[in-house]
Amino acid sequence: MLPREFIVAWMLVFLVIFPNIFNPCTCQLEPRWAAKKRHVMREKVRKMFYHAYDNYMTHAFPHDELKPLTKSFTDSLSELGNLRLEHLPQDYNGSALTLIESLSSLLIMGNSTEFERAVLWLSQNITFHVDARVNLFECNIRVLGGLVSAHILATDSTNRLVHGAYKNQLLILAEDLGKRFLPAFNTPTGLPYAWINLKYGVMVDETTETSTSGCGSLILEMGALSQLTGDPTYEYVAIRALRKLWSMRSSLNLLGTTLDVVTGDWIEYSAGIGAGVDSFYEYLFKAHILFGKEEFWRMFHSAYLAVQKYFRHGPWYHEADMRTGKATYWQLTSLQAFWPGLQVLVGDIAAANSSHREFFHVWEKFGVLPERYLLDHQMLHPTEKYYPLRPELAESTFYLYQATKDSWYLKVGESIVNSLNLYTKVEGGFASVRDVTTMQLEDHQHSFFLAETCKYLYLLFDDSFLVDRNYIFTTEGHPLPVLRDWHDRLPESYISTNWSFAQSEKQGRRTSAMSLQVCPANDNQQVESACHITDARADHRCFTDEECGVDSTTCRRRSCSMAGYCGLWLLV
Ligand code: DMJ
Repeated sequence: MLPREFIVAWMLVFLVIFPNIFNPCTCQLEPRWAAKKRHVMREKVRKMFYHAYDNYMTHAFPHDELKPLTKSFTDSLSELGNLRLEHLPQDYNGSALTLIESLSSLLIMGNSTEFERAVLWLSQNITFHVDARVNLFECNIRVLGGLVSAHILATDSTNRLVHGAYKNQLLILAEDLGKRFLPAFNTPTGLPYAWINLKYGVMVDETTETSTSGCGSLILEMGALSQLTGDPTYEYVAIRALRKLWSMRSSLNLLGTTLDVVTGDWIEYSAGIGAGVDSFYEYLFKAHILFGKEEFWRMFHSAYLAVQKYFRHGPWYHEADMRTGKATYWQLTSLQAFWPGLQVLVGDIAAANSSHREFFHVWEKFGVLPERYLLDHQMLHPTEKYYPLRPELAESTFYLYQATKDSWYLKVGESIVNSLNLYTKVEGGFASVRDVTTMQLEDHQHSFFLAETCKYLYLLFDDSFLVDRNYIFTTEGHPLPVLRDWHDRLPESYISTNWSFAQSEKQGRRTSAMSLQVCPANDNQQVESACHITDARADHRCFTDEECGVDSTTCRRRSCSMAGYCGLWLLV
């Protein structure tokens, strides 16, 4: 006979190894697996971020970006698409771009000490009074967005920073930069030049060609700057450009990809949801969330319907001519992978899920996502076989997991993390992939790897930073809070006592939205939101629309699904 103590001890060991052995409900297995997986993966992502960050700080700071293969640097803020490098002064040391881009990620990962150290360094050392020709769009989303977001985080009392030393220096820097942007908007159309010299304004003979996203993706950062400084100019010029751009849409509500800022004529009539246009759609919707203007929602709604009608082919999105709606290029581009994330915010989860699966399928096929894949020929674009550590697939995976809590997305995230470590990690950081067929590397670690790729992967596995907070992320992954003060006026439809449920709306057929049980808003009344109204029941179950509230993130009224859950259902 075995001693009783031995049997008990053995049983305990057995129970530790197989904790669910006596649990008949398999549904209990998933959350435990998921919780453990999330913890392990979160630590893996944290390691990745610091491998990238520490190498940047050692080999490149205060220059803009790290060259991980040669352990050197590049002043890429002025190199982004810039062929006129002769305008860079000899003594230019960069603008610490990667440090600026890392600020919110540091805080999200809980490193307030390093965040504070970085904030103070930037406060004392950065100047934008340099003879450097920069891309307005890139400088806006990376530098202005990074500074504005970091200023908000630095002054947020919940972040436990030593506030004494911080005297709004990042906001002062941001305002200085915003002022340097203004000459770009001085055109007959109000559409901004794509390039601006930070010291001298628009250069003589500057190109008048720009992109749709270059004109239409400024409102979040410039609007936030206006709200923080009280100077409406930044918001005004960004909205004026957006309105002008929107007025140039075709009768099909489609826009092209490139245009002339002086004549207001389109140059490239073909467009899709990828390069040159992507963040235009994103900013229409996010501007509506952030500033509460119905105008943004109306533009977005028409634009979104046009995209679904003319670009969508099953789970894929091709490009089309804005004048005719006829398909032009059948290609998947890496940048398009942000679209499912945007669709989650809209509430179009089923469509988001199916596109996301296709993007992930391509990721798995190549190991990473190639820049351009020709759908009609089922082959890679001959010259765009690269993967520059882009975040879009991770971003959409994060949003889909937030919305569904389906652990499949955790597995997708794990696969992305494993590929990044396997193919792109080198001793000196993370390197872009030059050719996905050979996995040959390129000597560049883009700042968005720290601002977005690592951030979204981290948030996928640990979203504790977002608890009781209501943020939207800019296109560069910088969080901005949805604040009541920033809404000019709550649209009347958001005031619950004004709700009248029109018959037509009640009779509407529910389409394309969530086939899943999705409850993005939580019950916590502390959520800082300009529009949040909780559902009547804590479990989000409902019999009628009247029992549903207003979503804290999107500010859209939720309605009761046929399955009896409050959600962001689309009615047609
Ligand atoms: C980022 O700089 C932004 O997300 C931008 O909108 C386009 N994509 C790059 C990273 O891929």
